[in-house]
Amino acid sequence: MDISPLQKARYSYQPKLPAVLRGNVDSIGIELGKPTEAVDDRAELRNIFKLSYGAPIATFVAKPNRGNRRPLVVGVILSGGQAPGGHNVIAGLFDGLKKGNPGSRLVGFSGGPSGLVDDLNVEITAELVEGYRNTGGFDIIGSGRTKIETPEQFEKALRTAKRHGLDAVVVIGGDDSNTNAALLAEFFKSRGEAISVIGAPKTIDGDLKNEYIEASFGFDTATKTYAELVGNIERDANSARKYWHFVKLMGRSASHITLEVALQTRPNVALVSEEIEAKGMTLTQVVDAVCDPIVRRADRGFNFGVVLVPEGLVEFVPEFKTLIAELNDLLAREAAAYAALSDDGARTAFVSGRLAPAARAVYDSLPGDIRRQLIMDRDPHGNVQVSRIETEKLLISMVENRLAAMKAAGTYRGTWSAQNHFFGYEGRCAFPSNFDADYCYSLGFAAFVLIANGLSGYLSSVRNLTAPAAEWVAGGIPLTMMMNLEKRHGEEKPVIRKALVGLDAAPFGVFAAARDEWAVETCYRYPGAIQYFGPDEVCNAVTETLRLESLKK
Ligand code: FBP
Repeated sequence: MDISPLQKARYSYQPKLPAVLRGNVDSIGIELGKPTEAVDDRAELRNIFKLSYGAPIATFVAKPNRGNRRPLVVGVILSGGQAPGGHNVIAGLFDGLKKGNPGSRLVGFSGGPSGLVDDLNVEITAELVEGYRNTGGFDIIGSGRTKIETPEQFEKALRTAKRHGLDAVVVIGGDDSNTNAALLAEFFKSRGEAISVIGAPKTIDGDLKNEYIEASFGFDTATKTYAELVGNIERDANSARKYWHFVKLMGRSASHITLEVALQTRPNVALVSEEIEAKGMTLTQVVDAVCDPIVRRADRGFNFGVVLVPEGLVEFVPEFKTLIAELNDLLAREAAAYAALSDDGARTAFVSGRLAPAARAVYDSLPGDIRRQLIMDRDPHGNVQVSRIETEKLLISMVENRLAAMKAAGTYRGTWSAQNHFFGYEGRCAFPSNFDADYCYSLGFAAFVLIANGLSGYLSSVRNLTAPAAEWVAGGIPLTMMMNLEKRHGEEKPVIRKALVGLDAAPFGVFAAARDEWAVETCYRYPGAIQYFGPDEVCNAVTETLRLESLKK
């Protein structure tokens, strides 16, 4: 195969591990803390997870432990959207297993959780892993968004696990996939099967984090990739001086990606969905907030700028939030009748005719494309596919109308021309930064230790991430500890609570203190491309989000 020089060079990068995971596996011991509680809805969750609820936090410490030597057969799944570093979780898990016992085996299940259900497997060998070390993508075994949900799917997953003699299944996924991992762990326990289920915190969105999970992997690389692109656009805007660029950024519901990219690049406007919701801002008020700097910059002769838009924005604007909640219930309730409709016109009319008056008024006022995008299939976990809603184009057209009205009234004297962009897929499979390469390898290795010690229903965890890797703290966090109940497909379900942007947290505070200046001045910052080789401050810097969040500790 013809591989690029960078790919070749990255094969030989040796990811860094926390000190406790280096050296001999006989000296990696486990310390268990006190029983834990879920973040909310404790009684209900205790009832759903009768056998797994309340497990203690596990921390790895240096002490003798022969348990890491037993031969193991482990299955692994990549689940949900791609995130840079997934291959290194597999490499860390593989190397840990082989270090524990050369006879241990790793079986990959292809195409996500459905691979476990349908037993689509591939043996992960040393040769296979070699070709994927420190590279982006999930193509080693592929990924998918199937949710293991029905009793038949759980039974089939168990049959697959027993057919392969699995000691454990590792689920590399986000909040929804790890919720599924917790249910699978409980199911295996209820059958008296000693098959561990261990998760690894994956998602570029950065919303799978809490006191014990400081970051989800992939966020570092993806935000650095988007920051490079946004910085390049800012420089183009500042050179040509004729366009306002509206950039939608991935991140699903949470605005962590937008906020991190804003901290890195200092655009004129960065919308933060969580703030818009907290202030109860209507779409009209959001448009006002975007027009204000456009008008003020025009008065100073700057008819250009950059606006960052989080992809989940519409879910947070009150009138849209109500509309989406009604749409979700309606589409779940009337699924059969809706499925029988043959074209978009019939679907939008069907939906509009069944909404309550206020939601219908909002729905009917939207451009046809947006109306159609709002009723596209939910993903298997019940989420609206916000990446497919062209919010940046909706905003451009609303801003354009407002500026035209202001021009007619003599309150806007500038010239206006807009460009739209959506950055998402560009960042999900980039070569992992050194941080993500190290972090992911450590998460995979930690998953091995959790399995070797018979723990189940845990998320592999590596903490103290702003310190050098040697000082990272590794262990496992019980999945039930992160859960609460939320409405999905019209029903209350146990889910891992998403971490949205905290308006009282340091990253937002730093942004909020600086943004008025960024709005009217041209303060752009150009981060450039991710570097893999070179000085420490260029190659190993953590995200601003992680750095600022760590200051509170
Ligand atoms: P995960 O939560 O599975 O990690 O998804 C990340 C993500 O990239 C979101 O930011 C985005 O909304 C979604 O996946 C897009 O999904 P798809 O790949 O199915 O288009």
